[in-house]
Amino acid sequence: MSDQVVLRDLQEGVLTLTMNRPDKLNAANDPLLLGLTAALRDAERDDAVRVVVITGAGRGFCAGQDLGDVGAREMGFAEHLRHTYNPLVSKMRSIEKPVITAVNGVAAGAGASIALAGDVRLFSEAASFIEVFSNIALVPDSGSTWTLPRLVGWNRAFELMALAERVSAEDALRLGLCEQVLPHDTFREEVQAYAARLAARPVRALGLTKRALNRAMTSTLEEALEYEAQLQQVAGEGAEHREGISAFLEKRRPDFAGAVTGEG
Ligand code: LHQ
Repeated sequence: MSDQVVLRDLQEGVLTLTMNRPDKLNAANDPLLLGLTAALRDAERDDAVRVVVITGAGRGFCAGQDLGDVGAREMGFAEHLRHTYNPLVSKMRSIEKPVITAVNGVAAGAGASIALAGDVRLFSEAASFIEVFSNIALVPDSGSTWTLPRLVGWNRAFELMALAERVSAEDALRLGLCEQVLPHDTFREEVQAYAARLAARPVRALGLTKRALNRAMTSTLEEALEYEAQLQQVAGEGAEHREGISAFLEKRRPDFAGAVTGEG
């Protein structure tokens, strides 16, 4: 396999980014984190990329920070997070294209935070999720304190963080940590098929939807209503909307990808 720590593969408008340190369950070092963020920045500017999938090579998704690397670091913890994990998680949430986290195996610590930061979280039957930070007496980071209580409530989040118990894929689905659990043997194919379905959707409108949801997480209803109105103006003037209306009236399937390519 390649010695690159982040593999990039573009098929059918779906860019798959694979964290590639399988011997360490894709524990994250700086090149992996900076490489993922750089790939997302490139994807943001590339019209050929309609959907991004983040997954892991081998039997793990991501085991969080590479603990072998910690002692060698010159930066303090806060500076390190600001330099690596925080820009990655921010970019996953702010990039105006759907991001799928395809959790093929264990997601632990900051790896669990990265899993949760996806817009759609697809778990394999072999996946598991651990808020492992307290095992090494650290605070959950990379967004877990923001995402997890919003998904499972404050108290359940605290319990998962305090006890660091491994959550199976089945329990993750029950708790709302993922949208689907897929068979392990055909996981990559099923993720690609799901992503291709999303890629056929009007991804500019979905990008604006992300923008609206992000803003609404911290706004009042009145503010959300006004922001929806502003974004609807933008979407309503777009080629995707024109294509959606034409397709409806002509009783055919919309070609949203073609609508964007043909935009003047
Ligand atoms: C690893 C790791 C790992 C290195 C497995 N590092 N090698 C941010 C900024 C700054 C500082 C600190 O932290 C953070 C945020 C964080 O992410 S803190 C949390 C860091 N992560 C962890 O504490 C997880 C540590 N790993 C584990 O608890 C287990 O490995 C899990 C539960 C993830 C998986 O268990 P198993 O399936 O039983 O696999 P394993 O333990 O046998 O691991 C396989 C190999 O991967 C093994 O190497 P070896 O050479 O013995 O085969 C592990 O040493 C290596 N590995 N995680 N984070």
